[in-house]
Amino acid sequence: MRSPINSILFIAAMTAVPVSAQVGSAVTITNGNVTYTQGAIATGETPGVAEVLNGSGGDILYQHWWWFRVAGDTREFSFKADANATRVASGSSMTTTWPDVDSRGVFSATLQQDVFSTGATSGYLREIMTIQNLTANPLAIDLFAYTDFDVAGAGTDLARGNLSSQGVIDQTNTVLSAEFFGLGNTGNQVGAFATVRTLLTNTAVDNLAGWNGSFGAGDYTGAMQWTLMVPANGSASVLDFLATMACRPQLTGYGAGGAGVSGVPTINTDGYLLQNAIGPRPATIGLGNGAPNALAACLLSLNQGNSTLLGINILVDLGTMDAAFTLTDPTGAASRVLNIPPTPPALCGINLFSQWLVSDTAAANGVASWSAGLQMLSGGW
Ligand SMILES: [Ca+2]
Ligand SMILES: [Ca+2]
Repeated sequence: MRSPINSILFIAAMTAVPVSAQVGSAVTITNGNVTYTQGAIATGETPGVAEVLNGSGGDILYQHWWWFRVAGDTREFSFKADANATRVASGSSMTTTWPDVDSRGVFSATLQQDVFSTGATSGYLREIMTIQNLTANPLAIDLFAYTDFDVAGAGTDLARGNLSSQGVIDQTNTVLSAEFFGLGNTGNQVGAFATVRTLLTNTAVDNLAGWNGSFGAGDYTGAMQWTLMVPANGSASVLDFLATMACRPQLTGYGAGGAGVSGVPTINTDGYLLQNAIGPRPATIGLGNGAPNALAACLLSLNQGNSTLLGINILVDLGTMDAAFTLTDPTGAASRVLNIPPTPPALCGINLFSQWLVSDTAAANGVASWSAGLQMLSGGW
């Protein structure tokens, strides 16, 4: 039997010293309210167990893992639990190392995973995957990170996003939301389970098709692809994030537009309005179906409105309105980019209301056409 002081020292030693963990069993890392569990690493191409990402509001993750393809390979391969792979975990951090991936003698790999709390119910997993070229020739390699978020269960996910961002909410759950965010990736794809994962586990070469816009309701899965040329005897790293958000974003159209020479102008965004802890990020409000080469105004306000000015139905509150002017291109499109500062959760739960007006003498009022309104409820992590 240990004395109390010895027990305390023993426990302190256990928590302070990194512990080598079997790649064949699950490992959990935590920071404050945020927990991430990476399951046993599979010995084959298909992950067989469930991962966990929980910011204290509930688990939003089903599976997450990495694949690669070296130039000349006839398929993608999983980073597997081969004989020399090791995993070391301590506190909020774990490191998985493959000294010789797939026993090719060509490259080693290190996956560094850390969790960070950003609030009482929010936080993120940051991943840095580093490839070390063990040869004297440049190494052409594609890396793939795959994520299956099940926000409040599978089958009712809604996703919005673009090349770097896959924001996921649930159709009915008003609390939980997630984001899969990549930096520097060259490809992406979103689809219903198991279409995206099958691209990585089948016996054919697949490059991700590219995705932006919306998905669902359905069983969201998504992936990102990085096409790399690793210098001879050099290394390259890629970076991604899996976040559980402090508040659930949403996009809602309202009101009706008024037609001009190109029909009724449309308003859209490149995903949810999101703020994150790692840096400023742009959010684009787009216009379509405007008059070509015409003056356009993107209105932005903290409140919804409904007033008439020169025969135009203004759908944002004039008292808190900000307007940015630009010219449409020859197709009648334009965009306004908002730069969202990296200070969560300040924008969490804030609504922004937006609308486009386009100078257009062909409109019924002889002055301008206008889009419907778009309500953007911001999320953040
Ligand atoms: Ca494939
Ligand atoms: Ca899913």
